[in-house]
Parts: sequence; structure tokens; C-alpha cells
Amino acid sequence: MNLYALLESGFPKNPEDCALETQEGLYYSWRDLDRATAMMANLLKSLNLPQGSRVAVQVEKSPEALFLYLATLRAGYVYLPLNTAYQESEIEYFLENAEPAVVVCSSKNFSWISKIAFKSGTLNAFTLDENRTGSLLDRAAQCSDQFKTVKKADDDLAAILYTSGTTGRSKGAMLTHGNLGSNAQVLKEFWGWKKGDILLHALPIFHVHGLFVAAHGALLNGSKMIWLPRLDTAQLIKHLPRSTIMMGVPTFYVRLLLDPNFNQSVCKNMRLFVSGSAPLLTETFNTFQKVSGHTILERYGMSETVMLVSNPYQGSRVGGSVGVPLPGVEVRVVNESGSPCGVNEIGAIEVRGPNIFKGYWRMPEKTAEEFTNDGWFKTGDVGRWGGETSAGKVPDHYLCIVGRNKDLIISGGYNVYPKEIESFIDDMDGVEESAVIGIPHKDFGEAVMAIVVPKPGAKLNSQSMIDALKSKIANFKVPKRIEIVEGLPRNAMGKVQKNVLRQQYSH
Ligand code: MCA
Ligand code: AMP
Repeated sequence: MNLYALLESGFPKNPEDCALETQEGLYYSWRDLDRATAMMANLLKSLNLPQGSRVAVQVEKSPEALFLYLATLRAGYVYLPLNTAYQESEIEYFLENAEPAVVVCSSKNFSWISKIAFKSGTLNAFTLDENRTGSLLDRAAQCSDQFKTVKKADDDLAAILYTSGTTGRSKGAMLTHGNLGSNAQVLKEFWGWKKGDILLHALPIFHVHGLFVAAHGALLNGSKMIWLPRLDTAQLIKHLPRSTIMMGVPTFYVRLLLDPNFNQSVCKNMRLFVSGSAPLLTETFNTFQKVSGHTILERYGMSETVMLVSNPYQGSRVGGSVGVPLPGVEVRVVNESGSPCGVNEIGAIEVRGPNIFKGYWRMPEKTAEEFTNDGWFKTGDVGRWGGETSAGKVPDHYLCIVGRNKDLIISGGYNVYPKEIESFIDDMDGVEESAVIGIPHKDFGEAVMAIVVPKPGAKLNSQSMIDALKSKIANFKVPKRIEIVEGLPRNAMGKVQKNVLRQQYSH
């Protein structure tokens, strides 16, 4: 079934009800959403794109950006969202690799993005800005506001999400209508979505969390969303009293707790706070409980799998644990020989279920590498069942993530692959070699740090290196700190000992 048709089955009976309310006080009814997505779907249809065409989108968050996603589903094409922080070299790679038939970007970026797009074979480039302007809307305004949603099979692609690899370039995780639909239905039940729920939405919509978990949840439940362009704690506190559910990365909760205006009365109508994308510190979990009177529900997911494991809505939510496998999802923790670990034994986390992606875009070998012979997806995360956290005993059937066997930094919910940053640094003048690590950060959980060895006789300046990197890669990937050293610690095999560096720079 087309995912849009599934979501639509949850829309409220009265099309005049409010679907989205913006920070500026604009209201979009469900009828507005239906008409706008129909007009955009008609525009896409008029382009006569081949089946399976990709629609790549790098735009600021707005109601129209959400409508573009929904229109792409309705028209049966494949949505490819791109982080707004990505710069030229990053965009170049994604467009060359995905070969989208349509590219939509902000008007401020049109001149360089359209150039890259046309070079990659894209025939259609449009603009869309957050103030309801752009050539996409101009063209869609000339189209009919009636559209019959295209039929799709569960196995057809709905979206491609680029996720970096530990080695090599990013891989496009192919998610189907069935993957996304089944996950949305499971979460609706598991998190007790109910009539009257209002979602406070402040996450970006170019990743799984904001788009496929938060927005899908509200759409499938026919719930209004208070649609904020980005995380702004004052705005959250202003709108929380009218909301019942909010989802965020741990930084959302850390920042709310720092605001003296955040208290129990602000949360008086709240039913559920969800956290994910990065580990939630038990300290944040406990303090939030004291200050707000609410117990955060932590869950665990990936771009390749959507949501896998969650603390229960009914039943105990355990600090330091991500909870139990979602209905229909199988999770196992295995040791090096592939045998299941016992309770409190640490091993690799593997998963299986209707939510698991179809594979990496045009990378069959990489896809094969990430699955076991018996069909389980290797998450690259390391965990254990039960045991104990600083919050106390964890029930035996609850999962705790204790680390990763992939060299990955998660900063404020965004993934940064050290290898990619190291290659940019190593290409800089005067650099012999570098090591990039994650160090604890109060706001972002982890921050990117680089340790750099200069070439003999070369003089390096940390600030100039940071400034140079800012013009090349997405800002969240730029090291917050660079240390220039004479050499990197290595083991007997000559491998850089990142654990030694992490220990050295973690304070
Ligand atoms: C912004 N900066 C960052 C980050 N965000 N640096 C490191 N990590 C970040 N995440 C930079 C800015 O460019 C700026 O740099 C400086 O840090 C301060 O910016 P600030 O204004 O404080 O940042 P912000 O605009 O408030 O954003 C912080 C944020 C945002 C709200 C945490 O990063 C965010 O919305 N993160 C959510 C990511 C997310 O949705 N992840 C889900 C992925 P300078 O001062 O140098 O210019 S999906 C996923 O992971 C899986 C599937 C899952 O389980 O959900
Ligand atoms: P992404 O590539 O953006 O899909 O990020 C997925 C990764 O985020 C997972 O493999 C985990 O390492 C991490 N992650 C997501 N949720 C959690 C969580 N609740 N606790 C710890 N790590 C998490």
C-alpha cells in the first residue's frame, strides 16, 4: 500500500481541523494539506519522470517542505532528503550517486546546486523557501488540486536516506513503503497515540527522527502538529502547555533543563516525552523526572531500520536502557562466534523484521556485508540484555546500548564519521596525519575533536584549520577543538590508539 494512503487513513473526519500550526501563527487544515500535496504531486506527474525517480530535497523546514515529501509519496516517486548543513562537496557526492530526476533547494543555493544537479543528469530543478515562495510553489499553483494517489506495493521504494559508512563514502539506505508503514503503525499502538494528541515538532525533517517517527506519528493519528523551524527552548516552553507529545534528541532535554522557566506547570498537558538518536544520560533522565514530573521514554533506531527497540508507554521506563524490541521486530545480541549472549553479556546487536531496509542504493556488496548469512542486519552497535546502569537494575528483557563497533561520533543527534573528517584534514597543507575522536560535551553529548600531526617543519594553526573546514563540510562535522601534536599513539600493529586519545582528551 502507498504509505501516503496509509497515513491518510488516519486523517480526521473534519478536513477543516488544523493539521499544522506554525510559529508565526499560520494554520494549515487537513484540506490545505490534501490540496497542496495534490498540486505538487500533479506537478511531479507532469514532468513524465520514469518509475522509481528520485526527488532530492535540500530545503529549510516549512509546512511546504513536509507537503513536498508527502506529494512525492503520493506521486509514487522516491524521496531523498538532504541535511541543510551539507556543502558543495557533500551535495556533489549525493547527487552524482543518486542521480535524482528532480532537485529542490533553497533559492540562495540554487546557482551552485542546480549546476551540480544538471551535471549529474537532473533535468528538473526548483526552489522552495521557508517563506512560502519558490518556483516549485509557482509551478504547483498552476496544477489541479485533485490527485489520485498512485498505487504502490510494500516492497517499492519510498525514500533513500544517506548514512555515512565507516570506510568509504555515504551509503543510501533504501526504505520501502512497507518498512515505513509497518513501523508507523507499530509506534502508533506502542506509544498510545490517541485522539486529541498534539505533537510539538522542533526536529529537522531530513532524518528519520523528525520525518518518519515524529511526523508520521502525528499524520497517522490525525493529530495537529505545532511546527517549529528549529530547536529554540523559549519557543518549546511557550508551546508545551498546549501540547501532549514531543520528540527530541537528548540535547532538547539538556537545554530544557537549563531554562529556569521550564517546570511542571509548563508540562501540565503533556502525555509523553520521547528521546532518541543518541544516548540519553541517566543524569538527564533523572533530573528531567524531578523537574517536569515526566519520565522520558527512550527508544533506539537507525536510518536502515527505522525504530527497533523502545521503552514501554505502559510499564516501566528504565534510565540507561532503550527498552524492549518493538512488536514484530526481532533483536539479538551475539558474541564473536555468532552465538546469542546471556543476560548481562556484551555483544553485537543484530535485528530482523518488516522495518529493515531493502539495501544500500547501488551497493549490493556493501548490503551483503551488513547482513549475516541467516538474514540478520548487523547494527554496528554493541549492547547487552539486562544488567545494571547507574539508575539501578535493568530487567533481563530490556536492552542497553554500551558502545559501538563502528568508528562513529554522535553529536547532538547527528552522525559524524571520523574517517571522513580525517581525510579532509589530511588533505590540508602542512598536515602529516590526523585522528578524529568524540569527546564528552555537555550540550551535544559528544563533540568532534581532531588531533593533528604537522609535516616536518610545517606550522599549523588550529583556528585557521577550523575556519577552513567550515567552508568545506557541514558545520556539525567541524571539530570543536583541534590539538596539534608531535605524534599519535600507536599499538604494536601500528594502528592509532583512539582509546588512548579519548582518555587523554576527555576532560
Ligand atoms: C549545530 N551545531 C552543531 C550541531 N548542531 N555542532 C555539533 N553537533 C550538532 N548536532 C553547530 C552550529 O553549526 C554552530 O556552530 C554551533 O554548533 C552552535 O549551534 P546551535 O545554534 O547551538 O545549534 P542548534 O541550531 O541549536 O542545533 C543543535 C541541535 C541540532 C538542536 C541539537 O543539531 C538538531 O536539531 N539536532 C537533531 C539531529 C537529528 O534530528 N538527528 C536525528 C537523526 P558555529 O557556532 O560554529 O556556527 S535520525 C537518527 O539518528 C536515528 C534514526 C534515530 O534513532 O533517530
Ligand atoms: P543514523 O545513522 O543516523 O541512523 O544513526 C543510528 C545510530 O544512532 C544507531 O546505530 C545508534 O548508534 C544511535 N542511536 C540511536 N538511538 C539511540 C539511543 N537511544 N541510544 C544510543 N544510541 C542511539
